[in-house]
Amino acid sequence: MRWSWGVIAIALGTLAARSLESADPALGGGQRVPCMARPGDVDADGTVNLTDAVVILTHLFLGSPSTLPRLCSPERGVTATGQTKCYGIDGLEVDCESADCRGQNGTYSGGCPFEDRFTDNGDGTVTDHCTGLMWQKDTADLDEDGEITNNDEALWCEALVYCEDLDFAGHDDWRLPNARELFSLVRFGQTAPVIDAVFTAVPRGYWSSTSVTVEPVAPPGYAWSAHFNVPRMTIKPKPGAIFGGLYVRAVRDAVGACVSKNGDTNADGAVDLADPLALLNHLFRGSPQVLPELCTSLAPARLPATDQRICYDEAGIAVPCEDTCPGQDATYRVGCPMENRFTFHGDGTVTDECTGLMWQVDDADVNGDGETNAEDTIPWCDAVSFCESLVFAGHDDWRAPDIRELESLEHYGTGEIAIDIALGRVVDRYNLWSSTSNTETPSAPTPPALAWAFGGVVIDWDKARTAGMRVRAVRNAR
Ligand SMILES: [Ca+2]
Ligand SMILES: [Ca+2]
Ligand SMILES: [Ca+2]
Ligand SMILES: [Ca+2]
Repeated sequence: MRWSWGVIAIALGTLAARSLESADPALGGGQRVPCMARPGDVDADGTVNLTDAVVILTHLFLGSPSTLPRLCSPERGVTATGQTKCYGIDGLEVDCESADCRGQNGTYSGGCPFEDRFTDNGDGTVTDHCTGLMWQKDTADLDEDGEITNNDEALWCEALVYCEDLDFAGHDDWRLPNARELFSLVRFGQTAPVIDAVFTAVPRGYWSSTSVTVEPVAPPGYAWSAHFNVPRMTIKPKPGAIFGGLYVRAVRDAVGACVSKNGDTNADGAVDLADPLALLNHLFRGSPQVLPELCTSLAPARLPATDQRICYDEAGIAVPCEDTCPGQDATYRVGCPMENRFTFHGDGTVTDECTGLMWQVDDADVNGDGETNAEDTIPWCDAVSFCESLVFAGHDDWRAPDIRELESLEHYGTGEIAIDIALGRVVDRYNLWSSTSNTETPSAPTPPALAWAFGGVVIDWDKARTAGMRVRAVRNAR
């Protein structure tokens, strides 16, 4: 079989080499330098096909192309919210360019984009290339009757046990997602279900493995959950009580080995004949089903750790992890660790090395009197506009954070802002505005804007735009 692949390769070799050369800016003139952004797309033309295998062969044996496209620079480590439209003070849609409330989420649709973010692996799993996670495509069918009904709702501990015991699509390392991982699937800017269409979703509440630790809510035992009928994070009592249970979608780390140089499609560190063969077998035999991720897109795209380090039982009591519901957030502790996550620059700014975002260390001193207090609370429109025009610490490209960026600062071990935890300081609990509008509130006369309630337990998802809250500006650090 190897020989026949080689014959195909030589036959197509010249054509492939020529097509790559034509995309070379040195020859084509003025074009953007192509780079490899997706596993297997060796010639960086946006698709993974036979040409990519041939390019490796001609590179190896004909010396053409002499070099393969580089791996792309990573996207920021926070996923885009999906919101692309802008809204006025009254909550009605407006043109982003003419918006009074300049600098809102629709203007800055940054972060790792939804386009090409997910791959349906065809075996009931979906790979998220932005976060390096693999998900169950369908809502978990707990009673295995082939359909998703109320019988597939679980109490929190049951959900954890289900994922721990799950052997699915050839993997046995499934777990219940933590709150941040679950939130990464919530897609803004569309109606229910607020999740990418690649998932077959029942738009209701789903459990996370993360306990609510904020007093006085913690006992009698709440856990974070996400709702895919409205873009919302909320909390639910672990024992169920009157509401019953929630649905489950298991997750695992998709990435073991990763590709650190283009052409090394099997990620063994060398570019040789095994690489086009791996690519051909992937394309035509379905094995390997998923190619190794690119190292550049892996490391920075890891979500920040929730930093929840303690396990809790169903009553909300802290207990050793081995003595309670298995597979909790504190058991796995995935994501970029808190250690060395933040670099403080001494000028009122801090860089989050995990997400690539630079933040104001303190909430914005909106009225410029040298201190931040109740007088620095402002309505939503003023908050996004303030950040948009802010010049601070030598930078003029500040903006208000979107809700996903704001969530990236949630320290789920304490409910406080992770920057404050890194500084070892204690501050009052309060809400911060995000630049994101909630356009999905069914009954609201004017769509509200979203804030994140630090020290609280939910997205402040229906906050009127006229409410006064604080804001903390952000900018891209890389
Ligand atoms: Ca290609
Ligand atoms: Ca079922
Ligand atoms: Ca290799
Ligand atoms: Ca002030």
